[in-house]
Amino acid sequence: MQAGDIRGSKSYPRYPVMDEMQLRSTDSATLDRLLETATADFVVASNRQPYRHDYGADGDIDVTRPAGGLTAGLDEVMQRVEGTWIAWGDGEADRAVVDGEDTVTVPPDSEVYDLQRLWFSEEVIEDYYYRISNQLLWPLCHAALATVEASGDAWSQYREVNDEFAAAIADRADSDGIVWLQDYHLALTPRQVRERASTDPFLAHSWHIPWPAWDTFRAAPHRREIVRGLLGNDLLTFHVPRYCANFLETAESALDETLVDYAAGQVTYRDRTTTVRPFPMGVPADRIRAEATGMEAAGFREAFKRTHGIDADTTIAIGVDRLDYSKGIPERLAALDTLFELYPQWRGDVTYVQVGTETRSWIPAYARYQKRVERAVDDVNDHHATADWRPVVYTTDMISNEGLAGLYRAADLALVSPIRDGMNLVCQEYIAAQADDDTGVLLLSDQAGAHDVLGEWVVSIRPYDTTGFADAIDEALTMPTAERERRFDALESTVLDNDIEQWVRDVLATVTTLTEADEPGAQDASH
Ligand code: GDG
Repeated sequence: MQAGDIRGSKSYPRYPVMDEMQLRSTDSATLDRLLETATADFVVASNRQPYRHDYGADGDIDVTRPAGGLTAGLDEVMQRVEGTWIAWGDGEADRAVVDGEDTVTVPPDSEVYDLQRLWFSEEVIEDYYYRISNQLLWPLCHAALATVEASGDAWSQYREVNDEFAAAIADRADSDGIVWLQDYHLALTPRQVRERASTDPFLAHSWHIPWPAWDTFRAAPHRREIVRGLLGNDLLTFHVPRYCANFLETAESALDETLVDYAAGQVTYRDRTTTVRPFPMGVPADRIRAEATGMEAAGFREAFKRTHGIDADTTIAIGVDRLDYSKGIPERLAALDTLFELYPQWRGDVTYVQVGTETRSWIPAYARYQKRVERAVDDVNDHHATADWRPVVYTTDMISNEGLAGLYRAADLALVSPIRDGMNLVCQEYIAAQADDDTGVLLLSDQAGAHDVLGEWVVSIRPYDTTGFADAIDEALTMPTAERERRFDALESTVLDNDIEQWVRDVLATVTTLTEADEPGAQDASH
């Protein structure tokens, strides 16, 4: 298969902002300018909190930070602006450390900004988080309509929780304030903030999963309310232009009263214009590279190989995923099964390491999926394993960031084959973790947002084309060194230049442009 032969996604005649996405010029000075003016009225709102308090075995209170790059990136901004982060307090000791306003100052050692926690009962979380966010909006946006569960009366709790976020935001941000909302858990909050006449801050909202075509989204039971909710924002961001185009089409189709300017990427609904922009998210590349070259990574890597009987000269392929049905893991294992059948020369020489992190397991579709992955792992091993070689090593252990960086570095190829994925950070982490003379080859599904950015230099795969996928693995395994280097150099500079910090800067630079254009005397921002 020719890498890049399926990059049909680069031209969207009705939405010509790809060039803008590729021009990454926002510098620290621009960000500093914004942060200086933002001061205390800078608010982030997300379902997940950046710090969580729990009771340790000795009864003391421990603080943990989620591993994700997004929270780390936003945490850094918050530390600079000393603003407020509003999130669901899901830690068992969270209540024990807050003040009378449900707020704790974080980070724990330097106490720079406010983390305001919202409390929800188990019943509310069941409806808002599990039923609506994860069994309705997640599959819907991933175009997995057969997996969408009827929402019954859970919607009213989703609306309630979103309104609690809106109330907290309205309390914290006055009309000069800037609020940055995250993701699909808070689709109604922007409109609910507008409905509180007390304040009118600038609202930016980053949607981290795909936005599907209108023909798919119209299956949503509350489609008009969701779109109205999001059109309360001043700025709405997705990872890639395809999702922006889908959203504009959805806005036009769902609500009669919208005026959509495709060329400008703007929707006007009633008296507000929402600017819609693509910002492909990156990873903390410098941190990952430093971890990958550290002692802990090397120690973990060697111990992992020993424990799992992987010989020193074995070629390693890696996959790292939450065990989510969007990630295409059984399809990947089927392709490996086919590889060892069609290309028996790789038997004994190639081991595939699958790191699969348990997620949302109590949802039946996830529990079934996790069983399916286990069966697919067993199938490949039953078909091909020998006395001294196992083709697939599967672990569900949660691995430390350093350990993961060590595994990425040990791998000669990465197999990233989602059926649908908003962006995908794993493929970028893999590139960031290659150090010194490493030149890992990346196989990437054309269904991931990241493919729109990296597609030219990866070996492209289609997750359902089992034989084509197996051929692509063989192509990667036999790729001449010069070609590996050529592709890797391009992937490396793209991932390092477009890291998480750059993503934050780019979003905030657009916020600055839009707020400045809105100031009295400035030109109309909308054209
Ligand atoms: C959503 C969108 C979008 C996994 N296992 C371990 C571990 N992980 C980390 C990976 C990576 C993260 O989980 C997964 O990120 P992805 O981007 O692949 O996927 P989602 O979780 O579905 O994220 C996605 C993203 O939001 C951001 O907008 O890219 O499209 O679906 O960072 O490293 N980390 C560690 N140990 C593990 O065992 N340390």
